[in-house]
Amino acid sequence: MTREFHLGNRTRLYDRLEKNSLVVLFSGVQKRKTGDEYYPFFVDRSFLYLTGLKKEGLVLVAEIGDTGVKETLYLLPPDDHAEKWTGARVKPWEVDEISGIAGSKYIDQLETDLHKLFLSGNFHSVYLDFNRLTPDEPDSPAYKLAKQLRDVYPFLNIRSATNDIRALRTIKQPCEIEAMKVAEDITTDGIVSMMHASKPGMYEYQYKAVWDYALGQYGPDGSGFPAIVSAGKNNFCIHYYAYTGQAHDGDMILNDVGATWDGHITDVSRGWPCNGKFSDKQRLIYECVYETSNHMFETIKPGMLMKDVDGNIRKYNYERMKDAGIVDKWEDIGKYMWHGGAHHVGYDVHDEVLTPEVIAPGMVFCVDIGVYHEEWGIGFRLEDNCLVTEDGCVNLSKKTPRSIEEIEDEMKKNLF
Ligand SMILES: [Mn+2]
Repeated sequence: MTREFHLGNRTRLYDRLEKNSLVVLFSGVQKRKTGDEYYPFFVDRSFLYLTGLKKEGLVLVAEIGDTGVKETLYLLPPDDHAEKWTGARVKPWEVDEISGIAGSKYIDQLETDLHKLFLSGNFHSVYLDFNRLTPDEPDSPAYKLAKQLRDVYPFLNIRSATNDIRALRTIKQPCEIEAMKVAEDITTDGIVSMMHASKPGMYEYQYKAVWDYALGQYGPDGSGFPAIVSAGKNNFCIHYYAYTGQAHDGDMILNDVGATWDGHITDVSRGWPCNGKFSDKQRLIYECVYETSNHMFETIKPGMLMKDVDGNIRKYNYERMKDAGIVDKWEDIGKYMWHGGAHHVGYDVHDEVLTPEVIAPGMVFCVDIGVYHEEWGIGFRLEDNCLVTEDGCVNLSKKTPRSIEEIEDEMKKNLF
């Protein structure tokens, strides 16, 4: 993403917030895995959206005054020894080049500077990004600062910028769509590679290795989230990450995967028979799901309610499955459809958006139809990425083989 993209995102954020207030945002800190080993650092996604900076320990302070905004980015100071071990730290000139933030200082000045700003009398509120998922999560830097504000500067209002940031992230800009299209092409290659390699006897970890190898040819980013690849009965675990099972002749392969490009994630699911030929029962269910998906892409448009995406998927797929003789009562559909299927994608795979009531142009969300028929041993989902346009929608992942014919034709190019 460009400097102008990050600058624009911050300008639009500041425009939404009250004058005479401060904004303090954190890139995050590295988390310990075990012993002296740490998880690879993963920057806060909203911080990345607003600045483009990916390193840990960075803090953005914005002073929103009556007439303008002054921004300062606080950086870790140069440290020859530390940088020999863990790589180069962000340089002041990079801050301007990547994010468009003109001012930078070293982090050891942050506490003194914040103290002065808090006591200056120029600001009545401090905006922070509160994005805790569960109440028992350890305090992130934003929560620690909020506690300090309550204790030491009780005259300042603590405000949340979270929903304002989410509102911006809800509508994707053209450059974001372009990045997602690149990620979709990579995802297609990864899934098609698995289709080509597929054969009875193959282990789930071997499918995953094919996926990882394909993505690895495009760059170091790989999967946007842990790949779900399963076979046969393991398809009845929705979030399955063991990769230990084996595909037996007649089994379906389920995968729920997505590459990432320039910070943007895709989320695509395809199901196929490991032997390359749909059985009659697999075909029967697949046609229902496929027709439901096509129906959704024909009907989603601005003005439609977001909740109706899930609702319509369920209703339409029920009708198809009823016509096919798979289910006969509406009350029974829950036996086969275990989850909803419309979540936004973007900087996060379940994107941190201000979940909209009404669908609008620029939104990108998954249309995910999963059917799990335990009696028949058939479970899979068909998940695509839907970009809402001015008068309808487009399927960003339609290049990944979707119909029975496309999948069987692709699998005839089998490598074995
Ligand atoms: Mn998915």
